[in-house]
Amino acid sequence: MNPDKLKDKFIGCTLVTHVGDSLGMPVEGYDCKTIEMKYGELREMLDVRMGAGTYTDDTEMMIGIAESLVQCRGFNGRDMAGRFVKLYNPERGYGGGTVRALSLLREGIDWNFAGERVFGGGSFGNGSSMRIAPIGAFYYDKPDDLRKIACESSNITHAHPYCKEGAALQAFAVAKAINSDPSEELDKQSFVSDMITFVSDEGKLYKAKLQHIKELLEYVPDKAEVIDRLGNDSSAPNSVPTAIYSFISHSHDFEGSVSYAVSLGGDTDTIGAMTGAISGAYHGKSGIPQRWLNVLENGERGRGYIEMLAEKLWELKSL
Ligand code: F2R
Ligand code: MG
Ligand code: MG
Repeated sequence: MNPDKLKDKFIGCTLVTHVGDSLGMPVEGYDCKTIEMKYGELREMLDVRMGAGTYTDDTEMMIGIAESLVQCRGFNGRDMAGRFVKLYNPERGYGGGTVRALSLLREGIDWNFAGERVFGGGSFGNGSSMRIAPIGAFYYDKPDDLRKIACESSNITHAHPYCKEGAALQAFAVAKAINSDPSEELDKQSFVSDMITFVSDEGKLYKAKLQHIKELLEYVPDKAEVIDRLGNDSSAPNSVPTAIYSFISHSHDFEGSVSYAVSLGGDTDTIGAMTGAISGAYHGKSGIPQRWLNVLENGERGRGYIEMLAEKLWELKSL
């Protein structure tokens, strides 16, 4: 692939995680109808809750992954766990299971054992899928490594098999989007078929949801049906497939894909962030509307910092 295009896609998938997170943050927990009634189609970042363009735990943890991959030139579980702990800011709105895992890590529990002590056997929340974009990018050309590293990174906080599979699937969607050319029409059915093939035997739940996606792509379903069949809550199985569908059903329309994901309600920042990661990987940074970029927070670890990390990841990949 043209190196400039690849760089644009690396930046796109990380930066648009932030975009989707910030677009969905103001309405996280609202249902689909309430969002429609209050805001219509949400295409602007509202200045409520944490403030327009502010990111939440989704992006903060993604930054931890990107920092660690760059610093260690690949995956290092101990380093990554340390960065999650160091970056943790409770004001960003973390899930209870992740807060528990981070506190176990802070107490000195080994990075590979904290996750399984949460909820007695591991969380099935979407916390390890929402942050995975840098792994999808860094291993975009190595699906076996991508699966292994996505699972190991999940295990730091989310040891449940649903989460490992969800994180691997979301990373694979990012990788497939990087490998796809947005100037050609996306073969939607074969995109999903490849994902079904990628899912391991332990991921039957995801295979079934991906099959739903294949059916939903044959017509224009109403949002209630999409939510009913794919889900919109904060568990990995009820949000990763929803993000994949939001991207594929709007693959030609970057802005529409993220806005649609948020419009489904429920875990809007996270489904927005995961859809954004895939759409950003497909269209690249150059596809992001300038008015969205302008409003993203840009402090010490904001938009500019995320972009710099993505560039460093790309440079490492290009060595
Ligand atoms: N935490 C939030 N949003 C609420 C706060 C928003 C804000 N402060 C406000 O008020 O405006 N969002 C973030 O959390 C989600 C990711 O969660 P994560 O990191 O996976 O956490 P957790 O707690 O591990 O899992 C989420 C919930 O799933 C249920 N659950 C998971 N595993 C379970 C198990 N084994 N048994 C029973 N229940 C399980 C629990 O209800 C967990 O709390 C994202 O939305 C992110 O944006
Ligand atoms: Mg969040
Ligand atoms: Mg969320």
